[in-house]
Amino acid sequence: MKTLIIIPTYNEYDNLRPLLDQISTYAPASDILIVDDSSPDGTGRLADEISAENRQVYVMHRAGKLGLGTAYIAGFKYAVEHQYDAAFEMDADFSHDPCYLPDFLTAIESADLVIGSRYVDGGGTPNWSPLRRFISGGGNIFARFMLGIPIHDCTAGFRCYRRDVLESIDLDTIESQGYAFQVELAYRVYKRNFKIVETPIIFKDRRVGKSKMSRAIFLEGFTWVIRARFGRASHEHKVASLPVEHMTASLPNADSPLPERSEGELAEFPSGAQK
Ligand SMILES: Nc1nc2c(ncn2[C@@H]2O[C@H](COP(=O)(O)OP(=O)(O)OP(=O)(O)O)[C@@H](O)[C@H]2O)c(=O)[nH]1
Ligand SMILES: [Mg+2]
Repeated sequence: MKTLIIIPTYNEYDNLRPLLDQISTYAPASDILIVDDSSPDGTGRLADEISAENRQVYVMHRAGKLGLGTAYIAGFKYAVEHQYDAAFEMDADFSHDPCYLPDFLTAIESADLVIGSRYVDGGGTPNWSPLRRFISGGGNIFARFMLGIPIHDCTAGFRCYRRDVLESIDLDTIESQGYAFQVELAYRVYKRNFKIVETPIIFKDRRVGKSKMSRAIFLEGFTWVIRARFGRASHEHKVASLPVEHMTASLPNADSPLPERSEGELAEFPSGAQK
């Protein structure tokens, strides 16, 4: 399977080279696309240097900080144009440990979307404060029940999509950026009846560099869920009206399919889930 790992970067100079080294250990056959938004710290220049040394590394430069969501959309379009079978979303800061890449590569063989989940058996956020756990875990429970999607970690940003999933989503209609971007994509994939699998990951705090997440991005996530739930998220009316006949989301280690659901019905979740 021909795979592309998309890594958006903004000021990730110190992380980039060690990250790419580790990726080539765990997923040596995958190509890598770095989408850099003119990082002031020279990440883009470093990416060009690495790309000149390594034929599997490609770089897309954008004019300024245009946001995580549009960086991924640009990467997805690249993956579709270049006929990759599957494309990953992965952060540059080591929160998404490359050691999990083989699990994703195995799972995507029989799934349409694989999500690296903190909230299934074997996953977790061991370094987080209780407050941060509450916000992330609570946000996920909120999104899951408001939208009726049987995904335990719908804000997760470590994912692998098959190309036909990306082709079926009208990428130009996605406007959200941060957590909302991840929730919106998961929602659209689910609504289209694709098979979603969650694979456990231990999420670590970024190694070096600064977070780009803000209160505004958190609020965007919250308001997007409310708007989608009550039918005011621009594109979702059309999407939500597509038939949802059967969809199985399973944990690879538990092999426990979730029940079928109909529109508006909340699903039951496997007991192994952690909140
Ligand atoms: N190209 C691009 N990349 C971005 C942008 N904002 C963030 N990123 C990258 O997206 C990834 C996730 O951003 P982070 O700042 O780590 O956000 P986070 O993981 O929610 O926050 P922390 O938990 O504090 O690390 C990192 O690889 C960033 O460099 C952006 O506007 N453009
Ligand atoms: Mg991060």
